[in-house]
Amino acid sequence: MGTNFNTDSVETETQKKLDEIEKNLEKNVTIAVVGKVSAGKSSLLNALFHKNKNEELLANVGAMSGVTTKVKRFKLGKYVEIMDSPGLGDIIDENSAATRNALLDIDVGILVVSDSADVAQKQHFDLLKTHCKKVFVVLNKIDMYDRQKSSIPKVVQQWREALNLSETENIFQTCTFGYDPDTDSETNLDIRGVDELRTSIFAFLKEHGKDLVLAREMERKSVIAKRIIYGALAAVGIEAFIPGSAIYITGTQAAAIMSIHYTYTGEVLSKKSAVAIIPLFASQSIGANAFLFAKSFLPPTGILDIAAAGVAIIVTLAMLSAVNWVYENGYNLDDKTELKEQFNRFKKLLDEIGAKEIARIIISKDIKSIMELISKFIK
Ligand SMILES: Nc1nc2c(ncn2[C@@H]2O[C@H](COP(=O)(O)OP(=O)(O)O)[C@@H](O)[C@H]2O)c(=O)[nH]1
Ligand SMILES: [Mg+2]
Repeated sequence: MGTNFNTDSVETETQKKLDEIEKNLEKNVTIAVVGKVSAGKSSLLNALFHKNKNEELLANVGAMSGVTTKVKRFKLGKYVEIMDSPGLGDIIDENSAATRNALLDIDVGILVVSDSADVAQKQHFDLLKTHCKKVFVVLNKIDMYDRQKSSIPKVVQQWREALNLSETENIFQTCTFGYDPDTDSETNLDIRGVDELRTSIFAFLKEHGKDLVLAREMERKSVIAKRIIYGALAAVGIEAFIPGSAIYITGTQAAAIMSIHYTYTGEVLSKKSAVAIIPLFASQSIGANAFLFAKSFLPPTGILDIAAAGVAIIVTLAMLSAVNWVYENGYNLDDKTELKEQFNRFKKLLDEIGAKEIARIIISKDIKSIMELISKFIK
């Protein structure tokens, strides 16, 4: 087993990774959407969360008690809270001093404006900046300028001045037409700029380890699972070449299992359970010791060439795809027969492609071909 593999160091490294994931999954995400009545706040929220007017709108997703007229508060899942109001001042006013502090530690503020610049919005913007970790400014209804596109830069510039934006502060331009529940059913959706806004919100939340919590409420589970697997494969692709890589790979696999479990169930899997799944995928019997698993497919020297790295990647992809498969098909991590069967099936397909080729795809960092590979196993 050499000096590169030692159960204690694997355990420490794995715990470190799992502690971090666990901490992130138990975080709350709060979003405050502020803007004049009819600026398009509700429409933007629905578009951001991929709800269309025929689905139950956010407004119906568990409105919280104590709600008064101006401020709408929604809770999505256990950890995401959204407030929608003409101004943050209303949110402050409507809450007792006791709840105010917690409420006003907001992650993401979104100021929604439309039409020509209005200096009255500056106070709302400033208050958002005081209470939110990050504020996004959105100029909605840009379709209003479709017949006169050249006026958009002027309108944007006027808003920049009205809000006194700095060089680094952006104005996102969106259209969310047709996302309002009152729109006629034959109206076509016209949606623009919302993906860019959503991507920027995720990028910001990722810095705080909160992106998965929001993604769970916002995106298709399989899309999130693919992203988790992408991250895990990229990590293994790097870790495989570090001498003694086994100590890192087990942690990466267990962390991805925790994240996938959270995506489908909304619950935080215990670190112990995440690690306990791993020995199931070993080809030979290794008992209940997850930490011997990496060793079972890594060369005894602990130093990997490209083919050995490919094997580590194959095992990781087959394992995580099997975990995704059980959730997609109504099973769970207790269904060991299904997990094992799917793992073997996926692994066989990957072995046919070949370890070197698989390693080459992952190490290339070419997002498109990596996603193509993952999409063979996840729809
Ligand atoms: N032209 C246009 N109208 C929009 C757009 N987004 C929303 N609307 C309309 O603007 C009105 C107000 O939208 P709503 O989302 O209820 O605004 P809120 O009061 O800020 O929540 C509704 O009639 C929407 O159909 C857009 O991008 N373009
Ligand atoms: Mg509204």
